[in-house]
Amino acid sequence: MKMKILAFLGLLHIACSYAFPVAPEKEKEDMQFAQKYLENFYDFKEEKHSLFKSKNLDHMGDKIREMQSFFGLEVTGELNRKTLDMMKQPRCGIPDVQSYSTFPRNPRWKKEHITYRILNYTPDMLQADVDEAIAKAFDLWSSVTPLRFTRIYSGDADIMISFAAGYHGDFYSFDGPGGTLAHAYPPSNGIGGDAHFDEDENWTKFTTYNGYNLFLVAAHELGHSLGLGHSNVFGALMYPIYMAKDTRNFRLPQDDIDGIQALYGPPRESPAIPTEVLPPQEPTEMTPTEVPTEMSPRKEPTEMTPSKRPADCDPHLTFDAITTLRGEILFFKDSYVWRKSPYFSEIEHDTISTFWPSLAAGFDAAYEIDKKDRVTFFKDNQYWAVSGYNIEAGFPKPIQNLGFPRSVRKIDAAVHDQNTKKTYFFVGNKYWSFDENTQSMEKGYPRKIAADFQGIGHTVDAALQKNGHFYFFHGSNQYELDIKTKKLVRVMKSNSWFDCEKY
Ligand code: TQI
Ligand code: CA
Ligand code: ZN
Ligand code: ZN
Repeated sequence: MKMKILAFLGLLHIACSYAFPVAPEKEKEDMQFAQKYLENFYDFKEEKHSLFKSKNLDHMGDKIREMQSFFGLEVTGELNRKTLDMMKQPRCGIPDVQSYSTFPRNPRWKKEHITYRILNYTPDMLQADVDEAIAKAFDLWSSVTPLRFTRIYSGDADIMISFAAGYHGDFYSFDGPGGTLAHAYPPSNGIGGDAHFDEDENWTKFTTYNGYNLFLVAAHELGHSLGLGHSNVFGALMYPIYMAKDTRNFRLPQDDIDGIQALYGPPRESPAIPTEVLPPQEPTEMTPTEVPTEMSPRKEPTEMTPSKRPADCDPHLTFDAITTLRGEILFFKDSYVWRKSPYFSEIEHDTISTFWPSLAAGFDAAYEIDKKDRVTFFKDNQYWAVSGYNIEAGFPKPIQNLGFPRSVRKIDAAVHDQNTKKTYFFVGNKYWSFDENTQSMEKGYPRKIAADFQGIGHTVDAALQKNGHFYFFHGSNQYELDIKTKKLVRVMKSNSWFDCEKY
């Protein structure tokens, strides 16, 4: 059983190496670490009983070569520093395949009628909602293939679906909240096709900021269950980053259609019709009571027209600046503030002048240092420090006081890192690091944002730190990064904090 699982993740080249969080110090440990890594990701098998130890080393050298060539390292077959460093990188979210991919040797179901069984339920959701999320996820794939899925309630199904935390009987234990959300095995007998969901995650019917949408994750996992690997097409369901979407009118992206049809072909009813002109797929209505979201104009309000407050749930909503303030989150745009309090489920609407009548609207950036109960606002080349409603004496000050050169006229976004006590200021595609302890700009800056923050290859409208994550806002998208590793965890709509799917 172990061998099969290893073969499953084996050649795939995308996997989360969460299993090896500690960096071994000594050479022998490095060797063991590398061996373990190659076993997991490169189908390497140690020949334990080999009389020829050197044969094993040769084999390991081959695997190291394979790995080095994949990652574009110098191919030496030796376990050097660069190779080890690469092995220790968390690998989730590295898109390293051309558009969609299938597993090595293209495992696929050799029949069109496939059964599934839901073995248990998460307490996070109503059972009927779990059933529906799973059924809708299967519908996505059956609507573009000749595959038919039937649910059974006892005995062995091809695809066994279960929720479990931590160790759950296979080689891939779950890891508590965050990290790995779920996994699924490619088509094969036995455990093949099975999908496991980490019970330590908060599973949701709706797309919210505080959980993972079961339908979206199940749709991704079932892609694996049917034989798809990951895709490097941003926005594809099989792209290895969780992208929260409005699931009310979710459609399978074209890249995923191409991938699954490469394995199973198009639906039998319409064999001659190329995929591009397939009849429109049934939208997956997760909330049948909902009306479709209206199209809203994308254009920015000009300075001439005093703008109306945009609708909370406008999918194109963007922000000027975002900060925490005494446990709440404040979202700024023009003269408006949205307040998200942990105590009230409803979003509160205000204007900046309600809180700070003397401050001009249209902030560029804002950040909080909660230890000092201080929020700093930026507009053009000035900044103000406030404590609650009080504007501190001596403000505004010019941003050059913080150490910016004259060439910086304004900043795009600011965020404070509680752990390092550094504040990051974002200007164009670069960022600066301000040491709050010494009250000075750090040496070696500005640096490219993309060099240090995974996936942020563009300007930043607003930034927020909350619950161990950075949130970067760019247009109507929000990029969530782990605060320590600065790795991209998921992508959501900028207004995902407003729980729009619920209404
Ligand atoms: N789980 C990984 C995944 O399903 C498990 C995995 C790692 C894997 N490497 C693999 C599966 C290679 C097949 C092939 O991708 S996960 C996402 C997404 C995860 C991730 O918990 O990281 C989703 C589960 F796409 F959002 F990143 C579901 Cl949707
Ligand atoms: Ca987890
Ligand atoms: Zn499992
Ligand atoms: Zn995946």
